[in-house]
Amino acid sequence: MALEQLKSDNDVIAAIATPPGTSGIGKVRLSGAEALEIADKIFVSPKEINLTEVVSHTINYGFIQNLKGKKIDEVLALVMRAPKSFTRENTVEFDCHGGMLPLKGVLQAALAAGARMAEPGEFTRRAFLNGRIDLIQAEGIIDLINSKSSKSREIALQQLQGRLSEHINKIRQQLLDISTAVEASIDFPEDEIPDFTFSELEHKLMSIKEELEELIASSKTGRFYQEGIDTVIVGKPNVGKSSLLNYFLDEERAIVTQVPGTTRDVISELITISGLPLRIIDTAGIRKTDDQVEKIGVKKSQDSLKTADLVLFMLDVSQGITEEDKEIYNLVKDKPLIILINKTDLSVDLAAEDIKRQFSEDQLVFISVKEERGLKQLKEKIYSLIMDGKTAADYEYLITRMRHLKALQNSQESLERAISAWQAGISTDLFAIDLREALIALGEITGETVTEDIIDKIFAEFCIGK
Ligand SMILES: Nc1nc2c(ncn2[C@@H]2O[C@H](COP(=O)(O)OP(=O)(O)OP(=O)(O)O)[C@@H](O)[C@H]2O)c(=O)[nH]1
Ligand SMILES: [Mg+2]
Repeated sequence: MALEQLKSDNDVIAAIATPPGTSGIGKVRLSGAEALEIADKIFVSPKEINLTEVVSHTINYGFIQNLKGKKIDEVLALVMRAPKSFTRENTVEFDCHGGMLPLKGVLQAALAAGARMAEPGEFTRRAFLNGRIDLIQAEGIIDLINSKSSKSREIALQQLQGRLSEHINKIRQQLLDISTAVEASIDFPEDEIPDFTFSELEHKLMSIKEELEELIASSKTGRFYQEGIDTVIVGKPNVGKSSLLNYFLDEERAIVTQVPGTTRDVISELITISGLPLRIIDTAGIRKTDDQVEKIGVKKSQDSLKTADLVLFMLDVSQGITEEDKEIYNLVKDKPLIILINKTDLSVDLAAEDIKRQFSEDQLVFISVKEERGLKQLKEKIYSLIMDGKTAADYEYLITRMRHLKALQNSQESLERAISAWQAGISTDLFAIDLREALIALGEITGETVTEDIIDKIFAEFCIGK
């Protein structure tokens, strides 16, 4: 669907843009063609300023009063006229006192004066529909707000600034040039495309395909930055799982005792390792038990393995490898796995030798949480396992979203079909169709070609007021 058909309505939308609770300042935002007129109905200033008359991008002191003339809050009104605002519409932002009552009062006054409640993400949706940002940038905004590490923030900010969009648009333009030439040539009697020789065109298509492949390859890393890596610590009771969680967090988050079966519930906390966001999940030690509560805990431990991106399987070196360890190993052996041999501060040389024989050495890390030994190596191992020997700096562009990945894969598949068709000398018409499909898939990423469904889904991720 063309973007023009999705243009927003003419309503003035309003919302509280700051989180619920108390704070120094809270914001109420209005956007739409008549935003200044509506704001004027509730804004009074000692100097009798009318917001419809002030210069754009000025801050104006005054009060909000409801339509009955009752004062609600003392505010600063920031006026931004179209098109120089986030939504490209006339916008007023009231800086209010940051309590729920003043904020709700101001919002209600705005609604009574003719605005309507904004839907989640509707300000950003308008920014998109009015051409200020594309879809990649809109998603960059959500990712920036939700970023889980400074590296994730950096990636989201680059996306918001349009770096990835530029790159995708460049690839799209190359494809468009070819597609246009091909379509123009369809009416030519001989099967030739005037702007390109056979090998030139093949070469260009190949190089576009390589660029798509590079983006697709970056997505494994990229998605980890955006979503975080679910890292589950498992092992039999008492091996030191909760101690490791506490070490990572640098606080006594989980209860640690010498009693096996201390942890009963799944505990999940976010940490970062060299900018990679990891959700560390401490679980109940897995063993056969008749204890009702512990049983549920063990079941939860097993469940959390299902969605794990990485498993840290922990053993206690002082006990060697027990039957329980072997059973747990069978549950985790096909997962991305690091085997942690803990408590190496205890004297245990024989057991260590046995363990080395049983497991592949590159999966093993010998540690002592108690004496903080081997933990730097553990972090390095986690990083290199997740990153597959690469770092974020190895990729010029990182694909962080599933939606982008799918569209890139679709585009690449169509392009591959186009290349084979070209090489096989199949009719230009069919070749042109594949090219067009590759183009449409690429256009979905930036929002050049999208359906209303996709747009609804993206903006539903936002909060109200953004
Ligand atoms: N000597 C030694 N003791 C450790 C080490 N790490 C943990 N411990 C001790 O081992 C005991 C169990 O530690 P936890 O962290 O509670 O073990 P857990 O695996 O979470 O146990 P459950 O929650 O029961 O499954 C505690 O007494 C810890 O102090 C270590 O590196 N060396
Ligand atoms: Mg525990």
